[in-house]
Amino acid sequence: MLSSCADGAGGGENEEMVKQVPLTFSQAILPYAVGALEPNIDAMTMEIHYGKHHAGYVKNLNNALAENNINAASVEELLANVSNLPVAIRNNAGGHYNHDLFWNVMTPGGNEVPGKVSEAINASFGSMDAFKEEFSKTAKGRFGSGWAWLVEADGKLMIGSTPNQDNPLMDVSELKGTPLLGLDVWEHAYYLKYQNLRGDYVKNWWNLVNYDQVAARMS
Ligand code: MN3
Repeated sequence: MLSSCADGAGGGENEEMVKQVPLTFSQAILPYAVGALEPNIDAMTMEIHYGKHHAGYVKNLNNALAENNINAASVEELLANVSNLPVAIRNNAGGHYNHDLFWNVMTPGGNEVPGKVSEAINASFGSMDAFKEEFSKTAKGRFGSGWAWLVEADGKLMIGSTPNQDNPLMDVSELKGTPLLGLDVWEHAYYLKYQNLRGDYVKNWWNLVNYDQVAARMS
């Protein structure tokens, strides 16, 4: 789940002290070993992606919050107000939220699609195959770096994409809604194994999708 806890902001009895403790974020432990998603995503990619890229977003987010003296209750609050915040917070709060979600919507070998999810997908896209086809097309078609998303908005499911580390919770995003599923299509997510073949990465990624997490994120 999202590690949007303010690690340094709880537990104190003195209110004044608590207010002075800056909001800091930390990386949740990966829910599986770095090699557990092989052969679909290789261990080296996971090690660098989780250990360097995601870790970097968390570090840079904490630095940017401290430098700008910004406090917020959660990462979601930052995302919802990102148009008023420095660009470093947009990029790194997005990077932290997106990767935290990404690790959790994957599981070794994937899992069965719960009835709640298949019913909603069938209602919105006609069939599971049609959903996967549209989502894959969106992921492959995202120019440059970014993410493909399945979101829930006003009780309906929608597919879309965002550039860079933007996401559908940001006030600046064209695509808006609750993220149910996200796919990282930055080259750092696949280039070691797949090089320029983003389509092969997207195709194999379906073997890893954790549909229980999709269900848990639905209203
Ligand atoms: Mn990434």
